[in-house]
Amino acid sequence: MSVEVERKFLCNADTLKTLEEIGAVCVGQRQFPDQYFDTPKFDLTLRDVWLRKRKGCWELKCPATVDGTDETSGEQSKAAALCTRYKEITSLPEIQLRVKEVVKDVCEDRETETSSSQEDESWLGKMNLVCFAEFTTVRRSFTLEEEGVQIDLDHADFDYHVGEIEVLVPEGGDVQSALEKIERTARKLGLTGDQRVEGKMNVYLKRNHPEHYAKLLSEHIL
Ligand code: V4E
Repeated sequence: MSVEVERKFLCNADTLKTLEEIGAVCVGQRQFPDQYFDTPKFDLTLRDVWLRKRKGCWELKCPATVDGTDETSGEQSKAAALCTRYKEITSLPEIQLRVKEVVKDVCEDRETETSSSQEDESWLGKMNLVCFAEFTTVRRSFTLEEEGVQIDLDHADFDYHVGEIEVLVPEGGDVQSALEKIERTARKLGLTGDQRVEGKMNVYLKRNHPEHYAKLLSEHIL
């Protein structure tokens, strides 16, 4: 299991040129469909747990516990506040275990036996999970080798563009160093602003599930 440390940013007409100027290397373009699942009452996302199927593979993102020693100065904590940190789980049995933990209170009488095949979706019904968001992203990826960061430029099919600078930290790895790499890269890209930039899901929910979006905002999950 690894922790994804990530800062989103708004792209503009100059972003590609700037990436080239700072020495970022394009490592490819791909397109992938995402389907996100939750209970009808949104029990997962209201706990900041995000279950998705991307190109046929299950993935779960849940908050990484923040180590209090991560940010030592005011500037560091400001930079850290612009980043998110999520554990990324890709093992299906582990995903099912985590999801079961959350939904067990809301589907007591249901049979929640799981399966380990990516294609067998019968566990979704047993855990009362339905698809609440579906969209496709075209992603261009770059690396900035001197910093060890990946930069993605995403275009979602509901016409939203967003960039992200990300570092994957292995379990128990140095999150502080990842935050510093992201901060240096953001400066090289000339990013200004001290507000978190909306991710694809924020914009999708705002448009398609405005009540749930408002609830997530009021619970400080988005
Ligand atoms: C963690 C999360 C969500 C799941 C989708 O995560 P995100 O990183 O936005 O998607 P994507 O496609 O870039 O995934 P990747 O390919 O990098 O794995 S949806 C909402 N959240 C929480 C969240 C948050 N609280 N704040 C921000 C700025 N983003 C996401």
